[in-house]
Amino acid sequence: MKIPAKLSNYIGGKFVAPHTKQYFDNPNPSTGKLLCKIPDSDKRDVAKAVAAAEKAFPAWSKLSPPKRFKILNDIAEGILTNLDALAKAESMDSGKPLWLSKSVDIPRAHQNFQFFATAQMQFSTGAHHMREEAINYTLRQPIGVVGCISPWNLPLYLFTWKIAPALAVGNCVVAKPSEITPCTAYLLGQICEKAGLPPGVLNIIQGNGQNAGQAIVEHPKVKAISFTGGTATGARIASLAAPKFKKLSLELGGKNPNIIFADCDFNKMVKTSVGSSFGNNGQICLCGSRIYIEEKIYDKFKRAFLKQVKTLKVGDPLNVKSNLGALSSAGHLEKILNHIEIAKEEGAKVLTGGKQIKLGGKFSKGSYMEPTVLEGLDINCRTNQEEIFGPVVTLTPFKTEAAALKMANGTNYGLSATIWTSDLNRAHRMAEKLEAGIVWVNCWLKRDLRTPFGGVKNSGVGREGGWEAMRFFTEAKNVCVAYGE
Ligand code: TXE
Repeated sequence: MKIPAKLSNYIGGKFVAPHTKQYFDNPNPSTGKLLCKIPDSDKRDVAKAVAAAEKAFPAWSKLSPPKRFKILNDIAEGILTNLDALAKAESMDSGKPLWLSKSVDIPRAHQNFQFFATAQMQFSTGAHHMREEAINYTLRQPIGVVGCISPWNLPLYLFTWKIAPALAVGNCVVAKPSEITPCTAYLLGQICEKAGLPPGVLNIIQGNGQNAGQAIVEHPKVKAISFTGGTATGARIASLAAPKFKKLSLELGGKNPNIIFADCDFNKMVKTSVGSSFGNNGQICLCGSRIYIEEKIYDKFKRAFLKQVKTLKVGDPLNVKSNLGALSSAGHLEKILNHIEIAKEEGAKVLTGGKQIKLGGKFSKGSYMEPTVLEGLDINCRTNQEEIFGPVVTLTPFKTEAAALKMANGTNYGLSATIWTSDLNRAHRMAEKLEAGIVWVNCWLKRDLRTPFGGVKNSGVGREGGWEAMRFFTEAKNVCVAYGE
């Protein structure tokens, strides 16, 4: 399994060129060199994909759960069989270390298919009995053709997180990966073909957001959209989908607080905080980019944290010794460096990092950056309010629990929050009051795929995961049968 020089779309079970016959470049961000060409698809390709999905829908939606399980589980197994090749493709495409693709991204893509293959065998609905009058029961029916649009930070991980539940409950899918990381989605098409997924059940369209992505959102036959990406793009998608009354699930950005109390398990907290700050180069919507530390341990934390951050090695993603690889694109590096300049203008003190890293040899055109820790900023400044989505965190002291809560809730985002404390009462009290869809206490990024996943405020609308995803991808119909008379 290899990345070809030119990727294709996967429509109706066939690997096909885009209607325009045009392609654009997909550079490897660790070297700046061309990795492959991406089809520049547009609404004509999307129309073909929707037609193929519509054709496949009657048979796929009626397939028995055990038969659907077999195919979806074979896709899961196919991902596992090709783990090494997929992990390498993911690292070359996104710049993330190979050890990370191998241990997190690709195993999770496998789990996504495995989880929803089995979940659809257990999915059930409710009944409401009106005593001596009638019985209501609820049908959960697949929607038809649905659209899944995913980002570049966790490419195959998030692509499959949407596709697997959509397929599991009987929909046919038109999906688009990010144009910045298109490779593993292309390879997934090959795995689906081998697993015997009927043609048209999953269609993968490559291309940019403006043409290919928007065409999926606007197509009248696509009845639901599941999107993960930036908040501005989410707003644009919502404005297009809402007047057409499409179902929408939006998982958007975050500016997550990491709240540290003096009574926490210090060593575990520091180690985890390095990961929650710089994991995947800070390019995870769940990273804790605002670190709030109880004043009495502020200096102790700063010393211990900086000591560990300074040991992080940034380099070739394929080298096992690299803790951090390249950023996802040259454009993203530029955006983050611009944020550093803004932070300095706002009065930030750079405790470590802040600069681009220029590696030599074949990596001289790669997009690398120092892990960056800032302090001394006002909580309302741009650096503490806007999602930077890179290896940049700010440190801010607090005196009381109430002050920490106010600062934590003081942004337009509300995806996740982390609390470090050994006071159980405080943990529960704060978890209840934090404006976030996900709260971690004394841990970070512990994920159980059955739990609801999503944000409040500008971090999104709706929830993914477990039954939530399966409910999103189905329509509920109540049937009321009177029998009283
Ligand atoms: O993502 P976009 P961008 C945040 C992060 C980042 C910022 C912008 O702060 O710096 O968003 O990233 C498709 N109709 N996150 O611009 O544009 C696009 O092709 C339909 C947080 O790279 O949101 C891609 O497949 N689709 C985040 C997907 O949307 C459109 C992860 C995401 O791209 C479209 C990524 C349109 N009009 C970035 N325009 C998270 N929540 O984890 C673009 N797309």
